[in-house]
Amino acid sequence: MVDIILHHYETSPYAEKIRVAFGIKGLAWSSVEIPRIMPKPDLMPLTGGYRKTPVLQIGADIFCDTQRILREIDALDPEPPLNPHPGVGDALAWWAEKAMFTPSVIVGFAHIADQLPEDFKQDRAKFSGRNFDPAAMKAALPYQLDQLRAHFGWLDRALADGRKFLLGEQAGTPDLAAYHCVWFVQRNAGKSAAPLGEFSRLLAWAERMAAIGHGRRSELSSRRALEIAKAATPA
Ligand SMILES: N[C@@H](CCC(=O)N[C@@H](CS)C(=O)NCC(=O)O)C(=O)O
Repeated sequence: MVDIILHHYETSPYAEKIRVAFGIKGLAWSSVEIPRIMPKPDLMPLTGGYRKTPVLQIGADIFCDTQRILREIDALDPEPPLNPHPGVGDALAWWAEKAMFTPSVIVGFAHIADQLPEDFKQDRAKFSGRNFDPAAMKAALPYQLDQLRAHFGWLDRALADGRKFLLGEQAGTPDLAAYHCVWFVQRNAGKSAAPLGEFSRLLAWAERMAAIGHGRRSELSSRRALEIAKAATPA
């Protein structure tokens, strides 16, 4: 098996999507902790300017965006497949992520906005092209909670027949896409924070997702990751 390196930081929900994918596969991987704001001097030479989190490195090959990263992980280690139901699995994952990511981030950040450092708020304002305004986030909370309530309700109903994961007995891409949103709300607002507390099946599913873990992780310096890339030949 090739050496798998993930450039990420702990609080990133998109990184959690990939960390749990490693858990599903039971993979060993090296973790490079990157800054959560710019500058990212040891990441830029690898990505050619892409700043988002996470980034996967296999030798001198760099994979940006979690959808691409998940495909690469499946290609490296096909069992169990992350997307055994192509089509419906892709559609479900796309919906979960697109419908729930923004409201989850606003609900999560609204709970911790007062503790976020100024440089982080400025970085995210520049990154998104919009003000990072804690007061506006808090004001938007009722509307965002209503959005999440509808989507979490659908997920909860999907689990009503007792299935362990969204498309059966094995967790896959739809679970990862939904879980990184739920994870962000839980991490910042609490395990049963509104509106999660209304959905017992979803909460039990989130516990099963958390229990999957992150595979076998070891730490690597960003300098060493650069050396590995320099010494390797792109595939
Ligand atoms: N479509 C991207 C989205 C990644 C993304 O937006 N990640 C957030 C962190 S969860 C980010 O890059 N934030 C800014 C940063 O880390 O510099 C993916 O699937 O990987």
